[in-house]
Parts: sequence; C-alpha cells; structure tokens
Amino acid sequence: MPANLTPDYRNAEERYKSAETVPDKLAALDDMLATIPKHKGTEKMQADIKKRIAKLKQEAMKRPSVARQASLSHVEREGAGQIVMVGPPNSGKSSILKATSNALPEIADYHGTTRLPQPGMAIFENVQIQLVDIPPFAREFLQPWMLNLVRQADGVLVVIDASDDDLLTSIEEMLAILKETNIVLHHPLAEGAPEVFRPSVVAANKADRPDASSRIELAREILGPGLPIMPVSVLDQQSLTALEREVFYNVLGLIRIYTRVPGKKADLDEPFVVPRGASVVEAATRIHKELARNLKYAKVWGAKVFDGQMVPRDYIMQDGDVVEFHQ
Ligand SMILES: Nc1nc2c(ncn2[C@@H]2O[C@H](COP(=O)(O)OP(=O)(O)O)[C@@H](O)[C@H]2O)c(=O)[nH]1
Ligand SMILES: [Mg+2]
Repeated sequence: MPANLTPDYRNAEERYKSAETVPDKLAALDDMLATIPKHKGTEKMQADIKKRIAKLKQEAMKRPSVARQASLSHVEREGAGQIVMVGPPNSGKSSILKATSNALPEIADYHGTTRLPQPGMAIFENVQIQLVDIPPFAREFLQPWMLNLVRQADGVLVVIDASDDDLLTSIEEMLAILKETNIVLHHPLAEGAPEVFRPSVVAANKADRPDASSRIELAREILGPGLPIMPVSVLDQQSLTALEREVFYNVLGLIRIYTRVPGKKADLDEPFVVPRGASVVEAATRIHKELARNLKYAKVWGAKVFDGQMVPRDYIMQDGDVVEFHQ
C-alpha cells in the first residue's frame, strides 16, 4: 500500500461513502483530509478530496433554503409571493419545483420522497415566485406543520396526477382532509368564493400521458368550478410558463410595473410587483413612501393609455405599465 493510509482515514472514507446528506459528506471529507498521510504519494488524493469539498460547498450554496429551515411550520417568504404545493404522492410536485426553479429536490418514483418543506424560486419571466414543495397531502403523510404552511402561504398550487387511475380517490381524500381542517381552497376569480379562502389553482400534471384528458374531465367534475384545472406537463415548457403566469396574475393577484426617470429609458428588467387594482399612488407607496406623499401626477406608457399620458393619482395601474412619477 504505497499511500500508507491509516485506519482513521479509512474510517472517514467509509463514512463518506455511506453519507446521505451534504453536511455529513462534508464532515467526512474534512476528516479524510485531516487524517490522510501528507506525503508525495497522496498528493493526488489530497487534491481530489479538496475538489470534492469545493464542489459540495458550491452545491450547498445553490440550495440555501434547505439550510435555513428554522422551523418546519414557517418558510421564510421570498420573491413576489409564496405558493405551497399540495397534492397526492407522485403527482409531480418535486418535478414541477425542479422544472420551474433553481431548487434541487429529490425526485423518485416512490411515495413520499419529500419529508420537509422544500422551497425554490420559480422564475416567471422577470419575477420570482417562491414554490414550496411539501409531503403528499394524503392521510398517510399528513403532519400538522403542513396545514400551517398551507394557511400561511399567499396561495396554493394543487398538483394532481392525470396519469393515475386512482386520481379521483386521491382528490377525494385531499378534499376530505381540507374539509376536516377547515381549509377552503378557491380560485380568486371563480364564482361563489366564500369570505375566507386560500387563493388556489389546480395543475393536472403528466398531461403528456395517455388518457390524461379524460381523467382531467372527471377531476373537473369533483373539483367543481371553484377550483379550475390547468393541464400541465413538466415535459412541456409552455404549459409550465402558462401555469406560472396563472399563479402570478390570478392566484397571487399581482402585476408588474416599471418606473422611468424623465428623459431616461425604463429598466424593463427590474419590475416592481404591485397588487392588481393598485392605483398610481398605491404603487408609489410600495416603491417609496416619500414618493407617494409628494406625488402630484404621473405619466404612463402602457396598454390603456397613449404614450406618456398624464394620469391622476387614482389611475389604476395595468400590468406592464411604465410610470414616471411627478412631484
Ligand atoms: N410523464 C411524466 N412524468 C412525470 C411528470 N411529472 C413528474 N413525472 C414523474 O412522476 C414521478 C413522481 O414525480 P415527483 O416529482 O417525485 O412527484 P411528487 O411525489 O409529487 O413530488 C417521477 O418519476 C417523475 O419523473 C410529467 O409531467 N410527465
Ligand atoms: Mg416529492
């Protein structure tokens, strides 16, 4: 054995091989580096260990949200709004999170891979929406903190599996759980909204699979008009973009506006996100309180006005409006 590896080193190496989490792997690699005999014969091995440490650290940086889990019942809100994903096992919640965001969730073809809330930022054009993946919304997996997250989030994305013959059974189970826990999911623009509800939409995922559309029709019947279904597939980018759009505009009820300094071009990469229905003065308040206080009028470039039209303080902002505030 040219390297003369010590039992301590071998022990650390064993721990590295069997480690399942990033922190465990990192700890084992650190021990390997500390215990490896330092001589010419192990130089390559030392370099290799350092490389693995650097790579893991970089990976860990890409998922800061996992490390920041202070308590399961609360996920710190980031971006324009927080959407929690609710659905039966295997419907593709983790896959949707992965396809729309920078998160690296575990995806496996067995039930209940996700045991912790797993947030990621979905990038819809130029805004970020936080998607939180949680364990399956089925009796077998249900935990109280999951309900708390659903109650606290800005909106709910229900993900059902359009390839599953037991689709209706799992929807019924989910609806029963919601009923028992007094959580009402409803689309904000759908008729018959109760006074208190969680703004929601349903994604029927795996729409690429055979017979998906007939299953979706059956699902529409049990979910009713209050919870409209959007067919999606993680294999179809357009369907995911349409879903993000729906979540941003309708579930979260948000629009994007851009500001412009007189004589300069608007920065169309830096939207301000404001609630749908916000007036010029309300939008100004969100951007800067001082700005709103001294606001006299604004000039707006957008779909409902002619270019640079002077509008009063109570003009209702439209998505994509460019606004120049005047004091
Ligand atoms: N054909 C197809 N398979 C999908 C789609 N979305 C997810 N899957 C597969 O369905 C399985 C379960 O997905 P996963 O994201 O782990 O489901 P989760 O339990 O809801 O998180 C995995 O094998 C995925 O590859 C989809 O849109 N189309
Ligand atoms: Mg999952």
